Amino acid sequence: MEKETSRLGTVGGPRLMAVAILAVTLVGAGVLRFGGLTAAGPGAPAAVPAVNTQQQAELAALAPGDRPDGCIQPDRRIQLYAVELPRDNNQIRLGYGLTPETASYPGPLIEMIEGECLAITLHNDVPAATLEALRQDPNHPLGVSLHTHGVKYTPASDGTIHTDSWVPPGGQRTYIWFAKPRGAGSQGTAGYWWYHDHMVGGPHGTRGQGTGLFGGLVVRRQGDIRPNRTYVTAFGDLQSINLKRGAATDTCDPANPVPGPTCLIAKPGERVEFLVIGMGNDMHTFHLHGHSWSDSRTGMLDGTNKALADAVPVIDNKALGPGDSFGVTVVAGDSVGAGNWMLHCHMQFHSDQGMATMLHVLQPDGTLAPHSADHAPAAASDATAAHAGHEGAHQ
Ligand SMILES: [Cu+2]
Repeated sequence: MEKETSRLGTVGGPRLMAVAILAVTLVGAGVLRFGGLTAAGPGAPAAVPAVNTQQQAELAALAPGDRPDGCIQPDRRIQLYAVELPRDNNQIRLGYGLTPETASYPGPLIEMIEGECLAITLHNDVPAATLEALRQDPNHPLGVSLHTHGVKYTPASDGTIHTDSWVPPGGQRTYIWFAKPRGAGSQGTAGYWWYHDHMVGGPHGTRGQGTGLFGGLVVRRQGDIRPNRTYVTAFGDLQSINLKRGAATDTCDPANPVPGPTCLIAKPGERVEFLVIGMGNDMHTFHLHGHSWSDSRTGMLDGTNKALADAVPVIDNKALGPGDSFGVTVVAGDSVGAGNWMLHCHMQFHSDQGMATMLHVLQPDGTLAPHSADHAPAAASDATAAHAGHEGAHQ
């Protein structure tokens, strides 16, 4: 791709680093984990993934100005595809995927460890006609991009029109993210972030986010205890959670639930991590029944430091504004076992109109505990969309 090639130059050979090709695996729906980390299992401290030398020569040749300070060369490379997905209530849906076939909304959860430098090559497989249908201004170029929060990147990886860091239909482009570690003069980048398009529809990518081009990014710190499960919950306009409302937010098969964006399940005792994202224009709150967490970076405080524990409040409801993101870790069914726990926005009119789903803490046989579905009015999804008069893409 011309756009890509133009950023490559001739630089000295890449320095030799430890060689280990990691198998990238999908765990659950849309969750990206890495062989070494997954194998470590829950409860084990996070470790820096081993170096993937694939295409290191090409990446090392990126102009120094295209990499943040401290990122000598990328430690790892992944591919990300932007594709069109089946419509939802006749609304256009786009998604990011590690492969075109696995694209989803939210997109794959991307995990990094502080100190890691990641190269992501974005492929724009969205048909030009679809991008044209979403375009708000006929003079705006057709393209998609990848913009992220929280980590370090240069203008070349900003994913905006004014930095010319976007991808036309059929093209590709490599973005470099650096999870700068905590150290002298730096607060680090560990946290719960999100990435999204900044191009579709107009210069702010409003319609890209609103049609599904968004996902979660977790930067862990060395020594962090890993969760057993991570769910991304993006609260958006039109009272949506992950662009769904009402019954559509919770599609678990009671006898054989499969975890995913619309089926939040856990076994009792598991550490369940939620990455909560505020999209669109409205304020929301993240509220979970029957569980609480520390209002700290991860939602968990381990150890017995009483002064620290007293300094951090324990909460079960947290405000979420546009662009905000945070992480919450809870122990599923702590002291209460299996059950069905509402997860909803506590702005009551949002909840009433379908901004509610459930965390299902499973029974020993892996099925859902019996419950009525009246937490999620079946008609809310269509009724809310119809009432709004147009598609959710206006976020
Ligand atoms: Cu709300």
